[in-house]
Order: sequence, then structure tokens, then C-alpha cells
Amino acid sequence: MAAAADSPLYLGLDFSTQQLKAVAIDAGLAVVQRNSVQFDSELPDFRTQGGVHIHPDGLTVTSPVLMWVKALDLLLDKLKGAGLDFSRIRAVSGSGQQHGSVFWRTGASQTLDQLDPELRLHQLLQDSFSVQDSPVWMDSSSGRQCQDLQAAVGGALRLAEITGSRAYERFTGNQIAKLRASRADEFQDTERISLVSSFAATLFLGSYAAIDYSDGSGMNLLDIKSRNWSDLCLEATAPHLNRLLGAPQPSTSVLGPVSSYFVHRYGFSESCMVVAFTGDNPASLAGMRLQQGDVAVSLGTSDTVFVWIQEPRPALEGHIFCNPVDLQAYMALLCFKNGSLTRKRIRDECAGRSWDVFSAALRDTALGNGGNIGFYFDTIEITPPAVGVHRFDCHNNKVSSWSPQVEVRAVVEGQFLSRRLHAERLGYSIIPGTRVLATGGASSNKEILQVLSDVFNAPVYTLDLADSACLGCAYRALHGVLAESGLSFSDVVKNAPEPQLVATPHPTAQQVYEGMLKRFAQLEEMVLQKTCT
Ligand code: XUL
Repeated sequence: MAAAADSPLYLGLDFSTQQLKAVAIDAGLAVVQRNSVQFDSELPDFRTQGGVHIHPDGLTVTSPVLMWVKALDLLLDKLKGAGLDFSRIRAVSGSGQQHGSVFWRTGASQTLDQLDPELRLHQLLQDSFSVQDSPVWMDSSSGRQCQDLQAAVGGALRLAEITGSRAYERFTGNQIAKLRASRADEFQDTERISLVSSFAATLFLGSYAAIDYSDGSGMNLLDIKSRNWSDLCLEATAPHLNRLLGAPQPSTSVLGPVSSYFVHRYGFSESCMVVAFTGDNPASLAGMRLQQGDVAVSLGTSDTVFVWIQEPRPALEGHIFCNPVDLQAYMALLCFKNGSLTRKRIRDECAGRSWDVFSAALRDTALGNGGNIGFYFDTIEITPPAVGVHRFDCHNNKVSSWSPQVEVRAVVEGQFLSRRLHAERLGYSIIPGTRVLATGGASSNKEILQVLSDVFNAPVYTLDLADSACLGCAYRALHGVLAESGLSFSDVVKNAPEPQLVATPHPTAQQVYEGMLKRFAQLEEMVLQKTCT
């Protein structure tokens, strides 16, 4: 049933690397508007490629902060032009690419407080940033600061135990430390540091928005257990950082009403609330409506795995973040560089460049592949840091080749055993009711998903969500205003479209893969020792 023309709406935004997106939903969770602004093509003056500038050193990667501000001006105009009645919006929330940072110049809070609705945000805020080119998640120029931080806190594992991750160059604390050392004057002239998410919330709020626990977990600064800044990490990063960051807050917090600028310029209601913005990965978890026991596997150029975790065990690989929808829980994020390109290479070499032949090979070979196990790291892998192709027979002996059909099954089984092994190492466990949610390009291949289902011994569902982060934020906006009446996030989104069941595990799957997983772990250890020497 269509919602009444004046019924409430909830707006979700996503400031991602290449574009700014918006989704508006009604209280029945139906999408009523979608819109976006592409940075490269719609804001060409900023001369970005893929939304970023890669600096001559090849390591430094930044985005112009004013491009993001201008994109918001443009997006709101587009939404208005498309007929969105802003007065119906009860709450807005959003997400940003994780780890990126925004440096507000001294005096910017006063500017934010008195925004003139006759002018555009990018005109009003052009002098409000001490650093014009914001470091983004693709930056890898802070290696030195990572080493310093790990040394200061007592090693990589200790840092992971405190913050959920060992030091990563893209993590914000290390970017802040680098900026403080390399651009002391700009740093000195900074009154507040935001993440991309809290910067975007700040624009709506007209005052500095808190960093939320979940996105804050991607900084190497937050103690994920106490959910407060770690003094040890702050001190090792920069002086007075506590003051520059402000206190972190739950990701479900209602931060306050939109600023009068939005009321007067766009006709937002004075009572429209801003719900804390968060990182794009936590927001995707909300968009996919992940629950305890579920695992989301995105099968793209690289494969990404998200899991809901109750008892985290931070390690030297992967990341643990505070959970964006449940204050007691956590989420883990794992990235695997060798995903679809590797599957495609094996398809080309062993299946005559045909996905149909590749699928037939999966159908015609037995679960467990006769005990053969393969590791396919065409490029140096992130999880685990190994390289090369390594094949082992059922006696753990190295072999140099297999029949094309065995090779096809080996690449897919090996990849999914690895996804499961590394998720379990961070504290994930399969429980009754576990669902595997598959997204991304390869999620349209039924035979690949059957192997996924068998290896995880759980049903696999697919989700057609091109904009899970954005939709997740529209859900989070709705939850923000309903949470006060005690409703959990899962209560609020229970009527969202259900994912589609595409594969259920074979009756022998558990028996086959339990043992295989143990062997896989031992063999991976051997591969790692070989490639690290
Ligand atoms: C996660 C990460 C990326 C960005 C992409 O740690 O760096 O997924 O969030 O926007």
C-alpha cells in the first residue's frame, strides 16, 4: 500500500570514495527516492579520478574536502528537483568512507553556527578547513607512524587488543600523526578533527558531531572494550587529541535537530533529527540487516567478509569494530585481495573461459575434492600475507598440477575455507540459524554459492543491494527516532525485503569440511612460513 503523501520519511546518505548517494524511505521501509552525485563527472573542477588525488609519491591519496561539501549542495538540489518534500523527513543519518579525516580550522564552529541560508554550503565553508586535501582510506603513506604507534603501546598485538586492529597506514590516528609531523602549521590551526562520517553529520547539525563508536574503531585510537579513547594511543599520536576529537558516542545516538540552515534553505522540519553518522562498512552491516551468527560475503574484485561478533578476539589480521546497531556486540571485517580475478584466471585456464564450464566442474566434482587443497594468491594477499599458488594432495604433499576440474573446485573451496578460517580466528562461530549473505558479482553463480553453503554448512542467501550502506543509514535514521521507545534495530527493520535463499548445505558438508578446515589451517601455516622467508 502506498504511504500517504504527508507520511514521515527517513533519509540515508553515503559519502563514499567516488560518489555521494541518498536514499529516502518511508516508515514501511519502502524506498521513495534515490539519487547520487558522481564526483569526477559532476564536479570536474576538483579534477579527481575515482574521487581522489593520488600524489606523486604514489602513497599519499587525498580528496578535496570542499568537493564533498559541494556534492551535498548539489545532491540536495537534485532531491528537491526530483520532488522530495524535505518537510516530511523525520530523521537523517549517513555514512562515510572509513578512516578519512577532516581538519576544521580554528573559528569554524562559529561559522557553522551562523550559516546564511541564502548561500550554498561550499561558499560558506570555503575557509573553514585547515587542511584542504583530506587523507582517505586509500592512503598508505604513514608507515613510519604505524611503527611508532606499535612501539609506543607495546607491539602490534597489544594495539590490536586495545583498538581492534594492528596499526594500518590508512587508519586515522596514523594519518593524524603524519600530518602533525609534516604540516605543523595547518595542524596548529585545527580546532577539531572529524571522520568523513562525523564531518557530514556536522554539516547537518550546524555544530561538531561526535565520532560514533563504530567508525571510531577504524582509527587505532579507540579502546573498543571501554568504548572511549585509549589514553595510551592518544598520547602516542598527538598532544591534546582528546580535545580535538571530542567524546565518542554510540552509533545509534540522536545528536540533535538539523540546523536552521536546512530548515530555511530546503524546508526541513525543525524537529528533523540527525542520527549519528557512521562508517560505510558498519552502515552496510545495517543495510544487510546482519544478525548474530550471520556472515556477509561480498564476492568482488577483492572479497570482503563481515561478521557479527559477540566475543571478539582481535588478531594481527582483520579488524574488529564496535557494532553499529547493538551496543553490546562487535563486527569483524576481513579483506581478501585475491577474489574474482583469481577465480576468473582459473576459469580462463581450466574452463575454456566459460562460467558454464566452470560451474559444471563444480557440479561434477565431490565435496572435499578428494582431499586436495589449493591456495591461490596471484598477488600478495592481505589475509594471510602470502603469495603464489600452492597445491597439496590428500597426504599434505605438494603437487604441481591437477586436472582442470579439480583445479576449479580447489580454487573455490580454498577461498571459502580461508574466509571461514579467518573469520573464526577473530571470534566468529557458526550457530544454529546462521545465514550466509552473498553479494557482489559472483553471487549470481549458483554453483559457487553451493560451495560457499557447504563450506560454512549454512544456507546462502543473496541480496540485491547496490547501496547497502546508504539504505542501512535510512534504516538507522528510522531506528534512531524509534529507539527511545525501546525498539531494537532488528525490530525496526523486520519488514524489510527478505534476502533470497539460493543454496542449502549438502547433508555430508559438516563432516567433510570440519576436518578439511583443520588441515587447511596447518597447510596455510606452512605456506606462510615458505613465503615469508
Ligand atoms: C575498510 C576500508 C574501505 C573503506 C571504503 O577498512 O578501508 O572499505 O571503508 O570506503
